[in-house]
Amino acid sequence: MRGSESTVSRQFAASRQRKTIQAGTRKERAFLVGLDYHKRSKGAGGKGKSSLTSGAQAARDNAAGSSAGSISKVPTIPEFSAQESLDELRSLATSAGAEIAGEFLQHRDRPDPATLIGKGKLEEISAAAASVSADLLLFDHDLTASQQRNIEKVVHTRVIDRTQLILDIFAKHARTREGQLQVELAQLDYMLPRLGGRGIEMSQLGGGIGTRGPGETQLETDRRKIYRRIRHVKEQIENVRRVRAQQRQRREAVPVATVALVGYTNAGKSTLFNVLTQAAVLESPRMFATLDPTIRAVMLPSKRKVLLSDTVGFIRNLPHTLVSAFRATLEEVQRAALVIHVSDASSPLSVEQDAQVDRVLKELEVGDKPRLLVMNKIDLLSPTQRESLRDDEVSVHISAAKDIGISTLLERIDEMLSEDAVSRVVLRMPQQEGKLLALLEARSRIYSRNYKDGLVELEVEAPDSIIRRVRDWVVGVST
Ligand SMILES: Nc1nc2c(ncn2[C@@H]2O[C@H](COP(=O)(O)OP(=O)(O)OP(=O)(O)O)[C@@H](O)[C@H]2O)c(=O)[nH]1
Ligand SMILES: [Mg+2]
Repeated sequence: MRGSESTVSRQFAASRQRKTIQAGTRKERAFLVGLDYHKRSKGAGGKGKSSLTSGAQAARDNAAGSSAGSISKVPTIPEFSAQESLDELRSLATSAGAEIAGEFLQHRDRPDPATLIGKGKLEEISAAAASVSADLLLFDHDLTASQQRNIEKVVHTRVIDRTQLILDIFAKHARTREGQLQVELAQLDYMLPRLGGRGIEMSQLGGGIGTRGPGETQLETDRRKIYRRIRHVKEQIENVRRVRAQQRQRREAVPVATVALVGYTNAGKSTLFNVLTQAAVLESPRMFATLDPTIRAVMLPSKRKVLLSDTVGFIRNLPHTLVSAFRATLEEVQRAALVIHVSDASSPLSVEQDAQVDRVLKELEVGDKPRLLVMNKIDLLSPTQRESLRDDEVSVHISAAKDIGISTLLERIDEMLSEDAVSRVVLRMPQQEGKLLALLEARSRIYSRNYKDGLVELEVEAPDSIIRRVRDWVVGVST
């Protein structure tokens, strides 16, 4: 059992290596292919090329709306245009270690079900890619297994889609055991439906049956091996997670508030984390530098200690497999007393990026948590742009790299957390209130606990935001 698993994992490693964009001796040359099929209105704002100041303003409005709940109109989520999306793919490809050989943006009314962009266009692109010696075609879309097969038949080069590219970058950057396991799980998930065609590296490596490619039997064996590996990886993730939960419990035995840094990839979260904690955590110009949760203590100006957690960067259309795989990183966000949304004020896409972050935070059901918007990289703005920036209740402008605005930020964190002071109360509640009891277990310090007649009496110390949620059961206040 063990032996066969490690053989499989070696095979995966080998097949992955071949598919991976290597930053080895020679950079692989990627030819980017985008598809624009959205019929967009020609009106103002349709292009989404927002100016810097209006970008920051809109993001602020957004944060104000979501934290205060004062704006009731339905928010419109700004979308990336196909060109902007392709620009992002370019930086993703560079992060993965590729060199850009060329690119092509195809306009169509709708995607072609068989080949995404149509066979004729594909032949044209194939010729263009060959003329610039491209090693692979990088699609700015997710391809179904059969689309990928069909495309490869026409172009005769490797074809990689957006999900695979992101998986690749994640694999390169995962540092801890948990991160690596999570990426492997996502890769296995991705591989499974694609096992039926395209060269089948697995079967060949495992000694396929002759030259015509794998027969059904080999395919089934491979599939079973992958399922077994998935089970094994999941078990290991559970183990690692259990240890993390124990560590968290120990941490939370003393109710210290956690502050989570979230934001789009490359916004500067790790740089800010380092400045705030004076810790040496990897910062990097490459996207997705951080994959593993990192938590450090920070002393605020009031001498109050909080735990700061750096998290994985968000990106639009994050592969589903990864969203669930990275639950562990985002658990810290769900437990945080304050969420700090770090945004790149210098990015022409900051509005779109902020909207994506907003969306993910809502999905994580943390949209209602106290939130502070930190507009970072203001050192890259022109003096005129900088003059027009104003901090307010929900936003602060800083440069993590140039150490601008950091003390203001620390003060704001202090203020926002003191709004959630800790009190000690006595509660008497029915034992069936499982959810609330679990909340107390997780977020408060429990001094005593007595069970009687289906009721449980607890003396707890918890942040006021938590106590408000169990206020119906408060029977006394301790000092
Ligand atoms: N000019 C400037 N560059 C910055 C600033 N803050 C961060 N950067 C740069 O932006 C890039 C990304 O920074 P990171 O801190 O790794 O970004 P991140 O948000 O942690 O990114 P992921 O972990 O990939 O999600 C690095 O090259 C940083 O040096 C800033 O205030 N000014
Ligand atoms: Mg980071």
